[in-house]
Amino acid sequence: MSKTAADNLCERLIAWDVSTIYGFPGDGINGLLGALRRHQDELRFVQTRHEEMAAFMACGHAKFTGEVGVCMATSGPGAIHLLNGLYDAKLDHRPVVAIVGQTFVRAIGGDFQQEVKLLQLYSDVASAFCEQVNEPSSVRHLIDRAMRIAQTERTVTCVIVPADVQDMEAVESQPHKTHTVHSGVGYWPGRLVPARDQLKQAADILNAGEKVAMLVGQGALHATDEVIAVADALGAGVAKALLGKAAVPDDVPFCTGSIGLLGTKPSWDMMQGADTLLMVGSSFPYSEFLPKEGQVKAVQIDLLGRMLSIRYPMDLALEGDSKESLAELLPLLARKEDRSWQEEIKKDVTDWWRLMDEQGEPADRDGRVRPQGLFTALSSQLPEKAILSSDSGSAANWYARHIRIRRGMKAMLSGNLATMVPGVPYAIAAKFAYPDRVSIAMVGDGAMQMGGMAEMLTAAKYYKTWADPRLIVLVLTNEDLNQVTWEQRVMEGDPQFKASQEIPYVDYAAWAELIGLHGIKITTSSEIEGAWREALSADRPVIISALTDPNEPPLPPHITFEQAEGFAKSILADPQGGLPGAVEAVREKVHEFLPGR
Ligand SMILES: Cc1ncc(C[n+]2csc(CCOP(=O)(O)OP(=O)(O)O)c2C)c(N)n1
Ligand SMILES: [Mg+2]
Repeated sequence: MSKTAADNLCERLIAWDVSTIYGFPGDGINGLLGALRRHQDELRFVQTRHEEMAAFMACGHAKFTGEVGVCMATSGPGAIHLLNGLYDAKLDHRPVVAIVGQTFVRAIGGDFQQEVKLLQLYSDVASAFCEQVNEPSSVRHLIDRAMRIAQTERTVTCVIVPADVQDMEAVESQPHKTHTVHSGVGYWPGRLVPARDQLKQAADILNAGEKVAMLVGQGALHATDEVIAVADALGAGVAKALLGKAAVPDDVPFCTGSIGLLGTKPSWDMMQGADTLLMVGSSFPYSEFLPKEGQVKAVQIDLLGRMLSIRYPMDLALEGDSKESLAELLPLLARKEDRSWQEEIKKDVTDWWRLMDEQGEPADRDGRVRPQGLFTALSSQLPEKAILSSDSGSAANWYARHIRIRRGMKAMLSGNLATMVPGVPYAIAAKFAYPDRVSIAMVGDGAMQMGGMAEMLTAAKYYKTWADPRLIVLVLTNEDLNQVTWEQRVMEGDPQFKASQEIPYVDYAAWAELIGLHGIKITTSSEIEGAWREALSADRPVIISALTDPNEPPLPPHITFEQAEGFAKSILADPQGGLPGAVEAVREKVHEFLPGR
């Protein structure tokens, strides 16, 4: 058989150093799958349970490695299934290339089976680049452009390959004549640093401030040393947007931890009290957690010009890479003599961690485990270089507040899309990218039932190929879509609507055993420490199912008057449902914010 266009496509991906494609088969990509079989020694196909998971894994790969993630799906239904995972990548600015099938070119427009108008369907998620291969000679430049544009624009791109084109004879380059394209492989990102006089202006603003607050996001993940050095010079505190959790280790005494609804009180207090803001590599959207307009002089540094000055009207909003820009800014900063602002922040941080440790003490209520205890115990047992993935339920709160991240670790979730389900597929993608590191996902039972359970079959299928088989999934078995139940209580003043919120009980530990993995159940908090030890010494992936208390409020660090009022109303409207416990929990929560804590 002579080389096909699909072979050419695989070889082009290999030339771009792609090593793994996450996907699911279908006859719309049979030609591509044949070529992948022929190239399997250089390009690995990882079969997921669902195309959405393939897209989450490609996104997880991009988030953890910084490389392009690649996923593949068949025409019609397969391409439709990819979308949510692709939006996760697009909204969090991660490079992902989707390769999808389409019906035969000659059938397009014929209302053919599985014919979906993919160019239109993908026109938003892959707005940066979405093209169809209409003949073999365009494979080369369409793959080259998809790979390059995904990286330079930090986004999702898509190449649609009709099934008949996949099997056509490869045409690896176009003859030199009119209307031909001659592209090449490789991407060398530029060094983006603001001009010297702009950095000088930034330094003037920051040097004039007396109470400087920093906010860093995922754009600062590679700039840990520079962020710490700048904060030290400025006598500042550093808050972290969730995607930037690993940007600054939590043992840095002026790191106030996460910000926002899932954030900490020191972050909140710092933003309320600051007179100057330095925002680096973040587009954290909830402006109510930032200083009020006019309160601070503000400087922003971000690689993406389009993300500048949209959350706060910056006095200076500079395009630049965080690491390079902060390194050049540093010598222009005058070390603050007066350290009292930072000392105050450090004290708040110490107090906050004391409180978190108290709340993380093993405790039970009504025969269920307080969820914080699971996270505090995990935090103290985390092995070096662990890779963490959180899902978008209540787990994200405890992950944000109770896990002390250390240098060398990685930590991710779905930031801007905040979709349910990526916890498990991210954790699996982490194992393929770093097979010798421990990967841990923290997910809700709703997310587990929405796809996480099925996807553990992928872990079961592949774990023997990983150098270290340890992948641990912690399931918060609260039999509730708890995050939303609380949002309904606090924001709407509504009681729990059982019809929409209750989640059926499943024995996830038994499910693990059934599929050849290890399962551990936690029903009282005294089992927590031992459960983590057991999971961390297992010879295969583990599901820990913890029966957790749904009445533990994952509330924001400051409770506004309206929210407290809404909450009170919801309690009055819901005489049952374990709410006396909830009342007690909220009382505890309010207590956190009393002076003198
Ligand atoms: C795909 C998707 N559907 C719905 C939501 C809204 N949502 C956010 S968190 C949540 C509850 C998650 O429940 P579970 O996974 O059980 O976690 P819990 O909060 O109970 O710990 C829901 C429904 C979402 N973010 N994504
Ligand atoms: Mg739940």
